[in-house]
Amino acid sequence: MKKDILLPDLGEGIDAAEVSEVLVSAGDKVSTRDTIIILESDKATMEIPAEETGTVEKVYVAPGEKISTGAKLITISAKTEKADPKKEPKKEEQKKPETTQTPQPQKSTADTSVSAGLKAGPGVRRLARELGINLNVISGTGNKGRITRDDLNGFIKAQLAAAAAPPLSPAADFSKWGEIEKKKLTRVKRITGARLQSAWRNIPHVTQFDTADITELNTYRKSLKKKNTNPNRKITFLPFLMKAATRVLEEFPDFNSSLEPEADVLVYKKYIHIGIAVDTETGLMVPVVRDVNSKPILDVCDDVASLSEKARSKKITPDELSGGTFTISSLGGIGGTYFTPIVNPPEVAILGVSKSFTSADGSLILPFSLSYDHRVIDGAAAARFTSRFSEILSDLSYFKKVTK
Ligand code: CAO
Repeated sequence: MKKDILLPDLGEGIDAAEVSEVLVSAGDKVSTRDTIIILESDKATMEIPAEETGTVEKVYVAPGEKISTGAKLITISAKTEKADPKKEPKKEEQKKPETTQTPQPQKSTADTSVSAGLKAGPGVRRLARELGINLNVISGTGNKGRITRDDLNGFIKAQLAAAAAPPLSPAADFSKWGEIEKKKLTRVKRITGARLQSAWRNIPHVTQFDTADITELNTYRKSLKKKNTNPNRKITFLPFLMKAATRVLEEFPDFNSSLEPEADVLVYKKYIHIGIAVDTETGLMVPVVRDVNSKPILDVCDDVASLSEKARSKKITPDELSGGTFTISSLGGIGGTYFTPIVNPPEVAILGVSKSFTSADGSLILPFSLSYDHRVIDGAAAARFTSRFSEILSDLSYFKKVTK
């Protein structure tokens, strides 16, 4: 039996709208709740359901056309078997088109509205809607970027895999092979471990390595140390590196941003608060030095000394551990050349500093690494960032200006 599907009354005083997308073509199998076309008016986006189960015979509308109530949309050759009245949606539900308000710029995390122009079949759209999946974040591999059922399934599988706990290795009885001792991880280590695990799993990390010639900077730092009369003040490299980083962050604000949970909006922070990784007896802590860009180096030295002391003596407050926009992890006082730090979410980049060494020509060279979230930062930008950081570290005039 053939059935013409007409545009129902759209309600809300809308009697005409533009076809933004036609989701079916002749030969497609549809069922009652499958969306066949999407309409857009200046008030809303509306999905028009098939109303019948069967095969599409003919489509009468095309994207861009303006159509009014009663317009013929498609002809369906309907299935002849008697419908089970329990399974059939109520008449009212069938007639009423599904209406979604035009997406607002501020999306909620459960926003499943799709952009005009997005291509996906009715079944895929329905499943995505039911599961609360935003199709805009899936890249389609079908014809002209159409999102196929496989694309959607692949996306769901990837999300499930990401959410699943990491596989645990079977508990081994190590005492079979010799004496052992068990120690519970400290609370700090457990919290840090979970955060690092999540960052490692969820952020596509890339690490860029570089060096800087800090010969002059070291001479200058030593001269400041010599002049220093405050016994509590430690003039180490870290405060200089923090100041240099703020200069680069001002020039490359992407590195001082955060990605919103939906991964489609970047939040730029107009302040620069630098987190510093501190090695404590109970584990790694990252206190935050506020407004490093507007502080003289000597004040930054005092902040680093007082915050790292507070972290080590367990006197640090939650507030002093939060709000960072960029982190520096310095192992330079200990040793090693290069390491790959893990980004500290919700930040998008972290600098890892290693121990300086003297090169063949007598220059003092600082090796450093920049790990970054590749969803936000491209490799070229990262290379520009590290080059600029290196350049600033060898520009003494900058440090002279920001010492006091
Ligand atoms: N190259 C050579 N020497 C360096 C250096 C570098 N890159 N960085 C620091 N030093 C020197 C310092 O200048 C200091 O020497 P002087 O007394 O002659 O000035 C000495 O090493 C010790 O410095 P420090 O470690 O006490 O001070 P800092 O400001 O460099 O660092 C802090 C402070 C808190 C970052 C550091 O003590 C610390 O805890 N580092 C470990 C961080 C960490 O664990 N990161 C790993 C995280 S990822 O798992």
